[in-house]
Amino acid sequence: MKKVLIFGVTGQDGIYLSKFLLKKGYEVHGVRRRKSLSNSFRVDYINSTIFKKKKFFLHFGDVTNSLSVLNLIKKIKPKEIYNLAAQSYVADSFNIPKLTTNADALGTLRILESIIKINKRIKFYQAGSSEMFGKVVEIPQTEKTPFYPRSPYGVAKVYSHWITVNYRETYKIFACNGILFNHESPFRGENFVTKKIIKALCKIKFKKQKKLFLGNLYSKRDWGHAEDYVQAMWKMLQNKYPDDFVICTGKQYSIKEFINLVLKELKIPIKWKGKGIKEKGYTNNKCIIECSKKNLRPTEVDTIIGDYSKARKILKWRPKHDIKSIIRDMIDFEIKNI
Ligand code: NDP
Ligand code: GDR
Repeated sequence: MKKVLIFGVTGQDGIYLSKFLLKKGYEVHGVRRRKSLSNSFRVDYINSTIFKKKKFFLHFGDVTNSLSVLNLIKKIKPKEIYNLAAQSYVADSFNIPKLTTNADALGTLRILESIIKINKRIKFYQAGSSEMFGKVVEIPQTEKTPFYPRSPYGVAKVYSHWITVNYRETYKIFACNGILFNHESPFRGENFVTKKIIKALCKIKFKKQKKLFLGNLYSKRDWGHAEDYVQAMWKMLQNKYPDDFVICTGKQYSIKEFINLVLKELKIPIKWKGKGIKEKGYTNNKCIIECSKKNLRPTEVDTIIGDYSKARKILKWRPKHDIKSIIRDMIDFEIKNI
């Protein structure tokens, strides 16, 4: 039985990847951080579902600690390692740039160093991001598009990308970078815009919340479903040779377009009034959406849209969910919770 080790298992992608690999018959080992409280509804989900019965094991560890990383890899002896661990909230990375860099950049180096010390045959997946393209220099973005990150998070991910390429070339290890565009699901962290919008609008529909405060309504994102994207991660490590791949849908929506799609699905009528930070959304003359400067970023990624031709050709990967099915999946989850 193949053993895998997932750093960042308690995150959105960690959950989908674990489920996917367990189905494939893998023995899955996941690393979680020690917290004063059991950390989230996602850990509760992990503990209370199929993971209990199958070959799934949780270990405490932290990618900011070299020894912890080294010892875990030594003890578990995985065939594949997926590095999903990161401070992944872009907005926060402006306030905690050192912590972000330590986890998102140096964390990757710590894993790579451990691999070359312990066993160079371990395959490695690095969770790269479309945020590396930042202020995009071409449209759409491919594996060849130069990076221009716009946040400490993006900069840290660029470091991780290149150190992964460098270790691949220097030590001939099987290391891949996924350059993943935004992907969402019911397990998305609550700060991210899709989850924030859907959760709030569902609550507004059931009169459990009055208003939703957002920031920039006009940035554009290429949104996919996490369930599709974790399959691409696995496919990269099953390819004949290690390589880097853009994973996206090739379709783009603004935040406002996303909100309008959610409102339509929830059958909430909307009228937009005002411009810029003063723009507001009204339903039956009641303001339910407002913008606040608090939610704006010092530097923004205005537009992002990828081209997954390489993944389609080499990995035979394509997204199965479209924007509507992502929204429906997320709404169903919130409504069940309410
Ligand atoms: P999440 O934020 O949901 O999950 C991040 C995971 O990393 C959590 O399990 C978190 O643990 C863990 N983590 C954070 N810091 C550390 C640390 N110092 N040591 C060990 N674990 C740590 O992210 P996603 O699941 O959405 O994303 C997975 C990866 O993919 C991340 O690296 C992200 O940057 C990257 N990515 C995500 C995209 C997306 O749209 N979702 C797109 C492109 C890249 P805890 O639960 O304790 O906080
Ligand atoms: P992003 O995702 O920064 O693209 O990073 P996020 O959902 O946080 O923001 C998307 C866009 O929405 C705008 N926005 C708001 N964002 C948040 N979070 N909250 C708001 O109130 C709000 N109002 C408007 C943002 O300005 C932005 O333009 C995600 C993360 O998962 C990263 O880890 C990952 O690498 C990239 O996607 C690809």
